[in-house]
Amino acid sequence: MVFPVLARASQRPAFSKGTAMPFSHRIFFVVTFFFSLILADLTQQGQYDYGFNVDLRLRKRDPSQSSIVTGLPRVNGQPPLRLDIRDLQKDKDMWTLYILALNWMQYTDQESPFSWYQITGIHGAPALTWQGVDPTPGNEHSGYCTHVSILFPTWHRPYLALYEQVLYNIVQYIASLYPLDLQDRAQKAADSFRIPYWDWAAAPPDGESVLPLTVGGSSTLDIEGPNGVQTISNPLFSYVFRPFNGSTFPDFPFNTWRETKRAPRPVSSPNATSNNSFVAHALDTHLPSFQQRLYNIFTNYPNYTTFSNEAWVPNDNNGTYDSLESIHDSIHTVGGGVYGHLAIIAYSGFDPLFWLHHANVDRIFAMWQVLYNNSYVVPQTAIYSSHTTSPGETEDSQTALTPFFSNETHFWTSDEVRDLEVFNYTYADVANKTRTDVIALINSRYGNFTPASMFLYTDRAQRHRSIHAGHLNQHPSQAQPHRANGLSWNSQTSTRPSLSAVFKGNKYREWIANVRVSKHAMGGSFSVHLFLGEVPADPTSWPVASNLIGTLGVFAHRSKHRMSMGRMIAGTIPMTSALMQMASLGEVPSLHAEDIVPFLKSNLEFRVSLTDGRTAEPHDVDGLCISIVSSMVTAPDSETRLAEWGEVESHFDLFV
Ligand SMILES: *[C@@H]1O[C@H](CO)[C@@H](O)[C@H](O)[C@H]1NC(C)=O
Ligand SMILES: *[C@@H]1O[C@H](CO)[C@@H](O)[C@H](O)[C@H]1NC(C)=O
Ligand SMILES: *[C@@H]1O[C@H](CO)[C@@H](O)[C@H](O)[C@H]1NC(C)=O
Ligand SMILES: *[C@@H]1O[C@H](CO)[C@@H](O)[C@H](O)[C@H]1NC(C)=O
Ligand SMILES: *[C@@H]1O[C@H](CO)[C@@H](O)[C@H](O)[C@H]1NC(C)=O
Ligand SMILES: *[C@@H]1O[C@H](CO)[C@@H](O)[C@H](O)[C@H]1NC(C)=O
Ligand SMILES: *[C@@H]1O[C@H](CO)[C@@H](O)[C@H](O)[C@H]1NC(C)=O
Ligand SMILES: *[C@@H]1O[C@H](CO)[C@@H](O)[C@H](O)[C@H]1NC(C)=O
Ligand SMILES: *[C@@H]1O[C@H](CO)[C@@H](O)[C@H](O)[C@H]1NC(C)=O
Ligand SMILES: [Cu+2]
Repeated sequence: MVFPVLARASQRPAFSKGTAMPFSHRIFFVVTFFFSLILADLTQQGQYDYGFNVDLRLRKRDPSQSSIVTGLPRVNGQPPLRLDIRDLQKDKDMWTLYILALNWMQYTDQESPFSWYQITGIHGAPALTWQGVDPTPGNEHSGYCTHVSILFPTWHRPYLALYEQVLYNIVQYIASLYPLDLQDRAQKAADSFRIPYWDWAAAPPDGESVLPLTVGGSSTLDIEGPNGVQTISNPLFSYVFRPFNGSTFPDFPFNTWRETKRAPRPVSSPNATSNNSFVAHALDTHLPSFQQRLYNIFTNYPNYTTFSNEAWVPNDNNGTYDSLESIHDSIHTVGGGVYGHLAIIAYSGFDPLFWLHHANVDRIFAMWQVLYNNSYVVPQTAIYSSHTTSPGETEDSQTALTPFFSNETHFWTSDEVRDLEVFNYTYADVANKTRTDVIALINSRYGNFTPASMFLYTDRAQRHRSIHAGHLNQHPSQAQPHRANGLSWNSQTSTRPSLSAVFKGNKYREWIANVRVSKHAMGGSFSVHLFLGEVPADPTSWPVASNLIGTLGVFAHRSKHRMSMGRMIAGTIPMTSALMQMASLGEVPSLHAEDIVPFLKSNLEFRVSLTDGRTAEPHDVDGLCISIVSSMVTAPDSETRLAEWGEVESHFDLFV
């Protein structure tokens, strides 16, 4: 069981009354009394009921929202931190406000520009025009989001700031509803409130999945707000459309589902329910792949143009196939699963997980900026439409990031959002951090699956092994998370091959599958899965297969027509951790090219699957090309240095 805590969640709400008791000393019978009143109220089921007077008070003092993205006030002159969701959860006061504000926003009338529906709808479907920011001719059917674009990281920055601002204003209002004796405490938490992020590349705490239990564990939760403990719908589990308009999602089965779903089962049924256990299992399986990709782009992508987006540049270096956007795509496709909203560009914004995911993408962007702060947006040609961009237009650091107003007449630009502190938030991983600090953090948090850390953390690795062995004896069922899947090798927990099988001096070989393909080859999102050995027969099991090396998820729009070739995107599937595992099991003598190339030629397999569960013949996938490359990498000799990549050598093509 790879999502072990989930199993318990079905019997137990994610929030036990014993642990979520902020702001209140109410005794239990008072709570019961409030519960009986709630039943008589008109509040919709699942919505937190603030009591009888709140409607009146609300009419007088609606949370004051503005369509200008201002950023939020600092606290004691400092920008508050966006926290990892697992840390935010530990701050019960702030967590309560966060959950209540999400719940409020999701129940806000969809006609409001600040409702969940409209804010998250800015991204893609229903291609709404937000606050009068009209589409340019021909782009009426596109959302505002920018993909395969130099603006991918920068456009999402003010987008997150807008979302944060909307939630913050609701949080302020909710804090004001607490009884007087609790208001100071509530207000203090409210002032420092910032949205959390979800770190899908860090090893989760022992016994937990990469997918936090709070996100996927239960569709309802108990929360103690200003009007006592109530059971509400879990706003991180799904968004329920109120009302549902089938024409937002013209295609079956999306046009039958009133709420967002992840890995819905039974597949393609109006009655499908999310299988978050499956998503958790799939994310855990992909952890080595996500973490290696992140480590690689931090170490080997100093230029913003290649780092930022997944456009494939012909004749470019074979060492820069990956990008922040391409990694981000794979979290979308694995997190959404077959038929999940998250896996489709235009539908993804509605899933609450989108916001946790994108806050993490913004954090990674911020960390990268500390490492390579001399490189930024340079003029590039737009490849795809957005609501206000046509293909062929030039995008640069002055391009308006629509529809995010910076004042009544202007929009934010990439230049203006270069420093995230302009919105008065930050992340612990960058606040007051030098480049050296950030490098040390990357090595320790994202280096688990690279041989580079075999060099760095010898003592630490031994320590972890013995700790882990102790765990094995006590909780056999919880031994999995750090090992993620059958093929993953982890520098801190796995048996190691001999140094000479991996290193030549202080250099080792990093192995990568470069993939390029036409983004709209399949008329929707699709995934390229890479395996060692026999591929399981059932395609739905591929994302959790024990011999899966990794997946390149291509996150696309749904369309009836496959678009023409030529718009190529690129990404990578790192293979080093899987090959290290093979070497430690003695399946291959070493990581050196003379051993690995024949091993891969006889064992490497790949498959292509679509988000509707079907599979595709590789020859039907426009432009698909998978080539195997490697680079001799110099392992860092101290935690404060990054691995250094050498020339990238190409070995053979798995498919052209
Ligand atoms: C953000 O912080 C700056 C610097 O302290 C301040 O001038 C600005 O007013 C803050 N923004 C908001 C919306 O409070
Ligand atoms: C449903 O959405 C479509 C397209 O976005 C819109 O034209 C239509 O008016 C909506 N229907 C209702 C009942 O809101
Ligand atoms: C969905 O559930 C309803 C009610 O339980 C049932 O009548 C219907 O046959 C189900 N549909 C499918 C496609 O399973
Ligand atoms: C949901 O996913 C779990 C974990 O992979 C799996 O064991 C279970 O069979 C799935 N349930 C359904 C209904 O598919
Ligand atoms: C990149 O890889 C291809 C094989 O996929 C090879 O033909 C080409 O020469 C390589 N380019 C460089 C610059 O190494
Ligand atoms: C880059 O970092 C240096 C050193 O910290 C700093 O002086 C400089 O202002 C930064 N440049 C940008 C564009 O942030
Ligand atoms: C990054 O690459 C782009 C496109 O090749 C180039 O124009 C730009 O000068 C490079 N930036 C730096 C800092 O090298
Ligand atoms: C809006 O912002 C732009 C760009 O920063 C500035 O040039 C302009 O004067 C501002 N307009 C108003 C009304 O503040
Ligand atoms: C950054 O430094 C300032 C000034 O020393 C300090 O007040 C603040 O708490 C620091 N922020 C973080 C996140 O450490
Ligand atoms: Cu995204």
